[in-house]
Amino acid sequence: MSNNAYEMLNVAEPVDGVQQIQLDRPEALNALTTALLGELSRALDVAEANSHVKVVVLTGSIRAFAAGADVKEMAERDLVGIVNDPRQQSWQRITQFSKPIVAAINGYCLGGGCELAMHADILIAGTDAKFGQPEINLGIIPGAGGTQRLVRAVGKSLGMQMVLTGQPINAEQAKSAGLISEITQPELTLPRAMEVASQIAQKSALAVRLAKECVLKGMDTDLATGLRFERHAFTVLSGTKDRDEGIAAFLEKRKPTFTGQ
Ligand code: CO8
Repeated sequence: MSNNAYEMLNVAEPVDGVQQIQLDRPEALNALTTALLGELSRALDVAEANSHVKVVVLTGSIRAFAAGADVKEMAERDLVGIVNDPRQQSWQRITQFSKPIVAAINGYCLGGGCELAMHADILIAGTDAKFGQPEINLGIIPGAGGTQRLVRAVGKSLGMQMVLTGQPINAEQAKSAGLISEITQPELTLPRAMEVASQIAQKSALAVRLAKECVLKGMDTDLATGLRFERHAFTVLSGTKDRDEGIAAFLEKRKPTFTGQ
């Protein structure tokens, strides 16, 4: 069942802790206008506050996850317009989302679309997916993390090649470089992402939240700081009921029931 509070998104009701959000601007291959990113940011605000949402699955269509920032909109923005770009707030919102985001990607995943996908925590793509940063072809460069997150994900040489040539890579290359974790047949990408999300949704929400935070922190800092952060998070979790329940369930040979307490 989808919620029609959005014009360019299909936001499903959460099912067993998993909420599906689909970019739905087919006439422009889901190109990311300010309005579309604003809707996504609003949907994530709602998902953040909804305790029934444990994991978000973000997807597009079979033809395109998203073909980039909307070039027609970009054409109308001058330097001052870009300095005051309201999309910065939307990107911040996506970056700060505390629950896991699993991206199910098919077709074009380019420019701002690839940058959006890289905001997800787990990326699963169809055999037909194409990942690229074609901004150089427009005389610009990536502006939402493409020169930073891509290189952290795929390494300097491939990242540099993609950013400097604008040439996309296919799903196989993306998988071997570490940009995505799994490849499926295109029609199975969303079901597989839902399956992975469901597995996560059954865990302790607190442990999931802190695990995500630790992994992201580690990508952003030196090892010693990351390890200290992990130790603190690990210690915090020792005071939770979910930890008692998880250990008791193991010892009693039953499935745990986590409550997020
Ligand atoms: N912006 C606006 N409209 C687009 C975009 C886009 N990025 N991509 C596709 N469309 C539109 C096309 O204009 C076309 O509309 P219309 O029929 O009205 O002309 C429709 O979608 C279908 O596209 P095509 O007919 O071109 O479909 P093809 O299958 O022939 O080609 C491609 C598909 C290869 C994906 C092609 O559309 C393409 O090259 N698109 C542009 C890709 C691109 O350059 N992306 C990068 C944009 S710049 C960017 O992302 C900067 C990020 C900065 C920060 C992030 C802020 C959000």
